[in-house]
Amino acid sequence: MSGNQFDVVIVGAGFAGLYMLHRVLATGRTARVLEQASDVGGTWYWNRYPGARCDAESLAYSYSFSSDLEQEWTWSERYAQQPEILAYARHVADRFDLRQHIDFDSRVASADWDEALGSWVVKTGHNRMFRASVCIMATGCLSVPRRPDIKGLEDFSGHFYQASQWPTEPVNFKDQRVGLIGTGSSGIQAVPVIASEAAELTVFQRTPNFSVPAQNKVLDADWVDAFKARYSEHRENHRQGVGSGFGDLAVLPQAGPMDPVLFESLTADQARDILEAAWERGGARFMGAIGDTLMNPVANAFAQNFVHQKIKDIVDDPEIAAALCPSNHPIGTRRICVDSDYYATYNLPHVRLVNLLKDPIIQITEHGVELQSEHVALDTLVIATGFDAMTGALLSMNITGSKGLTLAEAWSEGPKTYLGLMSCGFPNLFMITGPGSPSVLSNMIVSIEQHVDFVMSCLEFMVDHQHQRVEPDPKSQSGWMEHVQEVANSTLFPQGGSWYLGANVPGKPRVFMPYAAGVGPYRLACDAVAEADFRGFEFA
Ligand code: N01
Repeated sequence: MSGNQFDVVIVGAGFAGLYMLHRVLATGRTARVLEQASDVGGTWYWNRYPGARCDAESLAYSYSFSSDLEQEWTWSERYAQQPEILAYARHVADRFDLRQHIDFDSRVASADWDEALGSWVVKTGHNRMFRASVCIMATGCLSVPRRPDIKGLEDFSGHFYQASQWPTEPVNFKDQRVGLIGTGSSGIQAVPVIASEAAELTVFQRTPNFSVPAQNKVLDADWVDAFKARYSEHRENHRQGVGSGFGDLAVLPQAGPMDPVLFESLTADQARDILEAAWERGGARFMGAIGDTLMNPVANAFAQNFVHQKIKDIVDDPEIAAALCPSNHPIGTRRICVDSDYYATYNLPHVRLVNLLKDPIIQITEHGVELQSEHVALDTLVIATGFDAMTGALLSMNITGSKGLTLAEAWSEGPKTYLGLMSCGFPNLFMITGPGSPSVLSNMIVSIEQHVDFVMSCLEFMVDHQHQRVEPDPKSQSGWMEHVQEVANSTLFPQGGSWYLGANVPGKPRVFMPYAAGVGPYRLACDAVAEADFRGFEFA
């Protein structure tokens, strides 16, 4: 048993788990990481579907904690593809000698707080047991895939793939009649790539999503050198910006810094010019080009119309273009997608869009998809139907805190946290990018580093003051959750009906989970808490 006793157990070896491990080991503590996959990388290990690419720019979506690492690693494209990001995660694990502290193929089945010993007992599926006074959930926000409740899904006898559980071996679409269900970020990235190989591609779309072009490019070496020469300045901007940590300084060589203005100060022509420039610049920062797009319904409607017009300009068939234009949510209130040639793919003769709102799926059959109007024969079926986001992984682990309280009970009406970092009744259990923090609304690596740094400061504070136990006080937690909802309600986000709200999972409480005020204000709030001796946390 003593071999399985550590100061800290970390669940997950994605970007959060790796950096957490690195920081914990650097203080001389012992730590073990439990990871269900066979390698590091988290979301970038699982999501190997064709076209998988980051929607944050490479030089911003990378660790800032080591200037040597940031100088020595070379990103090839403006938006890195999944294999390159996975290679980066592997490089980090090797460079900082982390692998020896990680148990792979080790899915956590339960975590129980032992009040008497003041430690967590974490068990894996293979019934291995680990004990640590501190347990850190670095389990990712989009790590529990969702299978749609479509009749007959198990009956399909052709090749079947789920985007977020893609096999490690190559998948061949040549000569295949491929069907794809799901048009969120994953489906939208996969469609052009599958279409480039398949004999036929049929996309089954229930709800269209807004997508903006990535304008992806191979990075220019001189520009990268110039960027790296000012890396610390860029990083500071990512950390402090009121935006989402993607950076307000231009990451693309030819684009100038964005200087957001409010919609009401613009004429329609000026607003259109700004959106046009943002479209040409590419990427998710389209949403920040006019500063109040996510708060002002008029500004939002203007941006919606702009993108609708773009879709109509790109897609030849007016009926298909109309079906691709989202109309049931304000733009950006569901995660804006970032694509390469998505809309233009529907001009290809072998690509077909089925509008499920007009012609719903009755069932999946052995040989294809039966719609209300016809049977579509398929050799391969791909589903890209999303995740049980933000709480899915945490609630799947049977976490039991003090006095026998389970996390499922504590969160039965939706997640409850203080700062997205801890939850009352679960002592010494930290979450990295948990619900109630900017997490999925931000550049995840910026938010991961900030959370890990906060946790480390908290652990050092505990050592300095000889505390053994920490958890939020209930009043601070409820105050923070009210604040998270208040901020969300000052935006258009709650109108999105998205996975941010749990709306994609039947029966899941509808609570807006991420903190929408931006990484800069959130960091200030956390810093103020830390400076005030971790106000709002109770120590014992
Ligand atoms: O999942 P989604 P995703 N019948 O939930 C459809 C991140 N990400 O994996 O809206 C038919 O967005 C569903 O339709 P509807 C990113 O944060 C990042 O694509 O429920 N369709 C929807 O179209 C993203 O937001 C990157 O009507 C069904 C789709 O499945 C998040 O992951 C890349 C259905 C699910 O879309 C999730 O994206 C990829 C059914 N029964 C992902 N059930 C980058 O970094 C569901 N759908 C670029």
